[in-house]
Amino acid sequence: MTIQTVASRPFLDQKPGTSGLRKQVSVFKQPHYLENFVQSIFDSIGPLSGQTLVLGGDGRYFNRQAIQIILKMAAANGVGRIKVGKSGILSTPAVSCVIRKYNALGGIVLSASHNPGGPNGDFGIKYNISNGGPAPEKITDAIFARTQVIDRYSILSALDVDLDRLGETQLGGMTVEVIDAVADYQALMESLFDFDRIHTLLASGSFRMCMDSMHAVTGPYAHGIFETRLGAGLGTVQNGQPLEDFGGGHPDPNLVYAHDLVERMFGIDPLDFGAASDGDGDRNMILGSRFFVTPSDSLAVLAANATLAPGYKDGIAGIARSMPTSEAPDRVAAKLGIDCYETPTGWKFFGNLMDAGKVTLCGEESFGTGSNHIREKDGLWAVLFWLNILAVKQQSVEQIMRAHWQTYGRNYYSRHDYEGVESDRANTLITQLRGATSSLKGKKFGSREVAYSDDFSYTDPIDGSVSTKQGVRIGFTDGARIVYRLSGTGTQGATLRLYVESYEADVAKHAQDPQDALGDLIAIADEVAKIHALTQMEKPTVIT
Ligand code: G16
Repeated sequence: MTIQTVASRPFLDQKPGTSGLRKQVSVFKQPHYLENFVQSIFDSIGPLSGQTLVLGGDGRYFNRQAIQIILKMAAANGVGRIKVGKSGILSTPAVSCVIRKYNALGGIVLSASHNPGGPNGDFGIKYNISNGGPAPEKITDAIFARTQVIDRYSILSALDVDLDRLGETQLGGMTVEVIDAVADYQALMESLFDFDRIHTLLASGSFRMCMDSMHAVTGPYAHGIFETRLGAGLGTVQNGQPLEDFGGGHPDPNLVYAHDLVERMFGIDPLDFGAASDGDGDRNMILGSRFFVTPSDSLAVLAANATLAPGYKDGIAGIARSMPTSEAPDRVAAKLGIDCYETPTGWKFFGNLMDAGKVTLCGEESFGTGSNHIREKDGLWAVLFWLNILAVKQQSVEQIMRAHWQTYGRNYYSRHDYEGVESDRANTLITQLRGATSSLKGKKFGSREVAYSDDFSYTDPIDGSVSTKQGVRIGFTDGARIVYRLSGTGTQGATLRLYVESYEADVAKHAQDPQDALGDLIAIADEVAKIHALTQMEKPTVIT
């Protein structure tokens, strides 16, 4: 086995987005494209000699080939050991768990998360640091800078490693350890939640649930945890086999893309509980019988009931949410007398707060919830947390949610996505909005008056780093908010996201359809940003 040094030239488009580098498969398959990025990671995080890394992906098309390349490059770059998931599979939360458990230097996650897969779909690569979380901007900036000047990479000439057999093999001077993808993660879940109580609920026969893994990475985890360990009947997990193209679906757990589940939960004879997760297993959607829980409300409920789960029995230190997430969790934090931090979109912004012990629970409107048990959002963790709460309270999802609103009031919330907008048009819209923010204060729209308007900027309270231009927000004197930002995870054109929120304290008004309750704000949002005129789209592609 010899180490080859291969001459290469920079690709100028390797800037990591909200969550790593995401591109179409055809882009990643260009000669040297993946290799350049991987070498740039290795050059930015060294020294690697004797270090342990973790490697795995969501099983999408190109996962196996990419893993073989990365293994050979890691061996050529002096890595001591790589723990790789069996068959190349590891969910994003499982990577985070394994990095932390074995004190690895970091890990490489291969996923484009909720984006479609297959030869015409997307692929992605992300580096996580030793705390198990996504690399902060300081590191992703360094990786990007390296991609701009790279002129060679190192790779071992060797046969492929057998990824389907557990155990250790040598690749040059590096040990490759193929690990059970589920075991470490499942052990962590058992340490946090009351598995006996959840088992009693699920095996009772009177409680019916469905977990939709959307033919993505959580299939093996969900079969093992819900069906085998927790006694839910066989068939509880649907779409449980990971497929390279996710069965042609869009593995994004929302009301539009998780339609199999939505039909079961809103049809005749709905189940008691339904949940779905995304491509790499870090997102979740929670449904009750004919009832949708918004991700923001889900975070608020978990925070309010945290002490019901053994792992959080002593209470939570604080909460963090991304700026566009509703303010429902803030109300819980206020009642508990703990801090609630508002960060830019992106899980990487929660890492410092968790490491410093400032927050225990974090969440985002984009169907992400998690805690300091790892440093990624965690789809199955959220499902287990809800099941733990249901098992203790012996109430339905809807009863729990309505009781919550009764105590805290309801934050009506919705996100409208305009996908595939021409980039120039999207940029014009945001630029014009930024220009408009300074003159909006005090302006009246119907009964609502603008209290503030800005482009959100965040100063990390731990390391002082500043992130600017994180989304235009308009806040009203009655607490309502409108937020606009461009997605940082798409690969074609631009996706405009519009987030609207209003607060309703009156219980008698808690049963409205959110689109009705938010109707005037949605109209104001269009009036201010001229969304329809500028995007030339009549309506959003996805409403959640
Ligand atoms: C990623 C990040 C999340 C973030 C989301 C937003 O999610 O990990 O923290 O909320 O992107 O995406 P966008 O910029 O498109 O609004 P994931 O699940 O794709 O890794």
